[in-house]
Amino acid sequence: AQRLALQRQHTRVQAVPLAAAAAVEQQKLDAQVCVVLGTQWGDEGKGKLVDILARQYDIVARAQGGANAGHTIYDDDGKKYALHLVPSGILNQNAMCVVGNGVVIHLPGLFEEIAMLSSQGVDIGERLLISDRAHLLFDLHKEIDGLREAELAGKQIGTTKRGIGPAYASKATRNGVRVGDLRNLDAFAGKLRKVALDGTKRFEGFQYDVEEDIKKYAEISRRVLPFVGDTVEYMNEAYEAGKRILVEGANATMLDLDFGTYPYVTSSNPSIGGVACGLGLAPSKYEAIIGVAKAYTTRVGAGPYPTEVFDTVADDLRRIGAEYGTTTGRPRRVGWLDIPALKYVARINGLTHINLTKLDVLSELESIRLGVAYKVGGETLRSVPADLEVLEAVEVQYEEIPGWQCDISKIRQWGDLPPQAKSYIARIEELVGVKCKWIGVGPGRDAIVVQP
Ligand code: 2SA
Ligand code: GDP
Ligand code: MG
Repeated sequence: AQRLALQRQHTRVQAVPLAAAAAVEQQKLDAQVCVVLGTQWGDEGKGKLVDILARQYDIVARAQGGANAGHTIYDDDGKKYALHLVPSGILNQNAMCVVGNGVVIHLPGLFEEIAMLSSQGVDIGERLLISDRAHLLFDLHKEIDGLREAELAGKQIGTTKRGIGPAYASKATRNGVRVGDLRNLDAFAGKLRKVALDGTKRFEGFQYDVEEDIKKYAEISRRVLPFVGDTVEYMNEAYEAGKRILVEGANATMLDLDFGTYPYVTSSNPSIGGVACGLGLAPSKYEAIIGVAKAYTTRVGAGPYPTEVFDTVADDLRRIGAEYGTTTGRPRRVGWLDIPALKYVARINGLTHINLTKLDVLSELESIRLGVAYKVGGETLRSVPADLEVLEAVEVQYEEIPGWQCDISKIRQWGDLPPQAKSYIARIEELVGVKCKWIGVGPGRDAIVVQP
């Protein structure tokens, strides 16, 4: 209660003197609540935008997913941080970080991440609040994730093996264990034994020492409970008190359990609905919904990918864009920007702006391909089909846009972007119907251009 009282006293964000302050200032958003979402298959650069915008917000919250997410950010000195469960607002010493009820939490992993941040000089202090309604993800869920993938021999989803699907399955089966259950360790032990029994009954070769984990969680509970509270009340009271709230999406809409390329998806809703369900802050309060889209696309894991490229262009994009998983180190599949998918995602989420990222990665190309329509049997599809066989069979219609073939990574002003780059952006805006307000031209905090 004392910690919650302290958190409530938490004051408004102060201006932080930073090298990139001028660039950040230019991006001032009026929205009291701003949501940042992935629009493709993840790794669009959400973490970087959240880190930049966090300076203007009092609270940065995660609403769904778990440690499958990997958000890479660089501070002003170019120091790299890889975040998984801790919201990307943590580098802003004034931001309160909230892990909402929709997130599945592996507590040992969370403490490892906190220790890693601390070794890098980032002190969490009292800036973390975890929902008591959030579900716990145990080692047993990771074990089951691996066993399920093994069973799918040849048809694996290509999960991050972080236990995400099994943890959400426990939640939906209604035998999940929640963070708040750690307040009563006897009841907690009974619940965990029940979940473990499910694993034993269902999977041959299931290896999990439940009694050992119960012992471990007695210690973990002491460490975590000071950070646990009612985040629904906290978020809504903060909103009513005029605090500014930034929501950090994890994963992306094309990996959404409902709207993605099912079953090659993650097990949460990374689209806008997941924010409402995962935080308990009503949709009528979301004033800005920013979709982060790479200027091309990438995908980790299996599943249909209409604009995928395989030749030397793919190798170049992967190398220049450093396209390897933040969590698993897996090489990412790469492809051209997919307009039908982006349009579908813009509609589902009601995007108010786009942050087009990694435009610099395309700088060497003589010409850039833009996937503008899906065709099947000569007919143009009106949207992204639900049927994976159809999606796999689509013929993508491309437009060729001339490249700029010069280094844009040092550009900070819209007016300095080469005309070809502006034409590429304008064509995307025209096709999707959403303004690309921010353009990423490098991984650094200051490497961002604002379109007036
Ligand atoms: P899961 O583990 O059950 O969520 O996997 C299901 C699918 O969702 C994809 N997925 C991701 N795709 C891209 N990036 C993710 N995060 C990490 C990163 C990934 C990494 O930031 O780089 O390090 O490999 C992420 N998380 C889940 C996954 O590939 C499956 O297709
Ligand atoms: P997230 O999961 O959406 O937060 O994205 P990741 O952090 O997994 O992957 C995005 C990667 O691209 C990170 O390594 C970022 O540092 C990097 N990045 C972000 N924006 C840009 C950009 O505009 N240009 C370049 N070259 N890299 C960027
Ligand atoms: Mg990522």
